[in-house]
Amino acid sequence: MNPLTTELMRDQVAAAVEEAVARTPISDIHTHLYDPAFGKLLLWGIDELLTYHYLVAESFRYIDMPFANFWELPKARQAELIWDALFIKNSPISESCRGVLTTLNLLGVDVRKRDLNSIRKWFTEWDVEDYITRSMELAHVRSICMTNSPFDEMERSVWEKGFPRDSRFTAGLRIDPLLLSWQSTWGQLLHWGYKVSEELTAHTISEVRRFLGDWTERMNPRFVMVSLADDFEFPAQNECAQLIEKAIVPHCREFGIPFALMPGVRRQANPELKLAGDSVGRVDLSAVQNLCAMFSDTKFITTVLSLENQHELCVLARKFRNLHIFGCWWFLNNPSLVDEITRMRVELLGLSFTPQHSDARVLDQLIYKWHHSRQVISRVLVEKYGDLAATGWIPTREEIDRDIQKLFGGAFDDFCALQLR
Ligand code: FIX
Ligand code: ZN
Repeated sequence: MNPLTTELMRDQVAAAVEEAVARTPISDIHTHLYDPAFGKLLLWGIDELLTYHYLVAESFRYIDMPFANFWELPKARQAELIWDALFIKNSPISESCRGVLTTLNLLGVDVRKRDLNSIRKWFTEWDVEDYITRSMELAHVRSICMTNSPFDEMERSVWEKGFPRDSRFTAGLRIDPLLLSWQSTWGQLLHWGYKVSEELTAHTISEVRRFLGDWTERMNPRFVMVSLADDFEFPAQNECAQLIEKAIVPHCREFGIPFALMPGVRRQANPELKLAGDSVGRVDLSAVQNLCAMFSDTKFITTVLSLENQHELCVLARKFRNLHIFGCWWFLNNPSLVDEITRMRVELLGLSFTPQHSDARVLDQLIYKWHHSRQVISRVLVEKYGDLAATGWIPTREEIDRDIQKLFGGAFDDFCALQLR
C-alpha cells in the first residue's frame, strides 16, 4: 500500500480503537469489593484510599516509626501519616500514589491545595448507593466480581441470613484456608456440621464436597478460587494437592465452573507490615500444566504474580484450551509491566485472554485502576491494529468493537460457557 494511505489508515484505526476502549463497559473479574448488603465490608472514601496496603508498604520507605505504633493508630491518623510521607514530603509519582490523584481528579475533587481535610469533606456528601453508581460509571465497569470467603466470620453471617443480590456484583468462592491450612480448617468444618476427619479419607472428601456444594448454591459463584505460594506443586502427596485432585476438581466439573489459581505469593515476607507484608516468588508452572493435562474436562483460570512466569503462562495457554489467563496482578499492575505483558499476550494469544482485573479493595480504586489500564491497553491495540492496517487489512469499527468486548469480559464469558468435549 502507498505509505501515505497507510499513515491515514493508521490514524483512523487509532481513533476508532481509542474510542472503543474508552466506552466499552468492563466486567471486572477479580476484586475485593462487596455487594452493599455487606455494609462496612465495602470500603470507600479518601481514608481507605490512603491506607490501601500498597501505600502502607510504600510509606514505610520513609516513615521512621515502629510498625506496631503505626498499627495502634486510628485509621484517620494512619491516613494522615501516609498523606504526609507520600504526597507532601515527596511527590506522589509511584503508581499507587498517582492512582489516588487520578481517582480524585476524575471525581472532580480539586487536589491543587494539597488539603486532606477539604478532600475528606467532599466525601462526606455521598451515600454509598450513589457512590457505587458514580464510581462504576466513571470506571465504565458493568459488573464486579467479589472475593467471597465462607471462612470470614463477618461475611459468612451475611450469606447465611440471605439478602437480595445487587445484580452488578457477582461472587467468587474463595477457599484459601481449606487448601492452605487443612490442619486448622478441618476442625472448623467439623464444627459447622461436616463430618470430616483430619485424614483425607473418602468420607472426608465427600463431606468437603458437600461443604463446597452448599456454598456454591448459596453464593452462585463464577468460579472457585485460591491464591497459592510460590512452592505450589501438583500432583503431590500434600493436603493441598490431594484436596484439589479429589475435591475441588470434581466439584468444579460437577457445577460447570472454573477453578481459579493464583500462584506466586510469598506470604508475610515481613509480618510487621501485616496485609502489606506479602511478597512475590517465581512458581514452577509445571503444576498448572499438570492440572490442565490431567483434567482436560475441567476449566482453569490463572494469573501469576511473578513477571518471570508470564511468558511461560502464555505458552501454556496456547497448549491448553481449558486454561484462561487473566490480569496483571498486584506488583505487576504498573503501566510499564501491563504494557509488556499485554503486548506479549496479544502476540501469543490474540484475543483469547482477559488482559486485566482491578483487584480493587476500595471501591473508588475502580476509577484509577481501569483508567490507567485502559490507557495502556489502548496503546498496545493501536499499534497492533496499525500493523494490520499496513498490510491492507483495515479493521472495521464493528470488528474493533467486537474484539474489545472480548478483552473486557467477553472472552472470559465465552471460556466459562465452553463445553469441553
Ligand atoms: O490474594 C489476592 O486475591 C490478592 O490480590 C490480595 O489478597 C492482595 O493483598 C491484593 O490486594 C493484591 O492486589
Ligand atoms: Zn486479589
